[in-house]
Amino acid sequence: MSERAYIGLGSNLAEPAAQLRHALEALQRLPGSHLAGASSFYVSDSLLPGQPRYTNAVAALDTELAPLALLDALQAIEQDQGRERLERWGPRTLDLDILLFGDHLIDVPRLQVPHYHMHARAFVLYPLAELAPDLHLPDGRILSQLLAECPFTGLERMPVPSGPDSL
Ligand code: ROI
Repeated sequence: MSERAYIGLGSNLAEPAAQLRHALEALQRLPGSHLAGASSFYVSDSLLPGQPRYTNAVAALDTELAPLALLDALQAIEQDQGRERLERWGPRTLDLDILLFGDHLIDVPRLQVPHYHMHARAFVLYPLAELAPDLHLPDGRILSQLLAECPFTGLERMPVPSGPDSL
């Protein structure tokens, strides 16, 4: 059975927007999966001081993969794009997070879904709302309510890419 997963993308090294575009291409190639949509790109300051600014986006992926198989596939894409896990919250070429996986509530050591920090992060909620404005989270929270409590302040929405290379 196919499930709709939402994936958070983030990068703050080595041409972040290009990293996100490459990652979206890699998501398009995942087995048993269909990239159903991608949000605009948003730029914002790092939540931790002293790091370059991040570019973030959210993708909608319909997938036959099981959650941990999807996590393995996302980590392989991160590795392909040169991510080194030097420090836990350090700068990174690419971060791919499973935000939501259908209506599943998942809490195992490798994976927590809904993603722990998504409820209060503007750089997750606003791109997610582009794809699914009426979304209800499996823990009962409503996206529009979370947005109302999470100011857009500090987010910069990048112009939508157009032309033959865009999705
Ligand atoms: N800050 C922003 N703006 N975007 C991120 O993706 C992001 N990721 C992180 C920390 C360092 C918490 N800050 C971030 O891991």
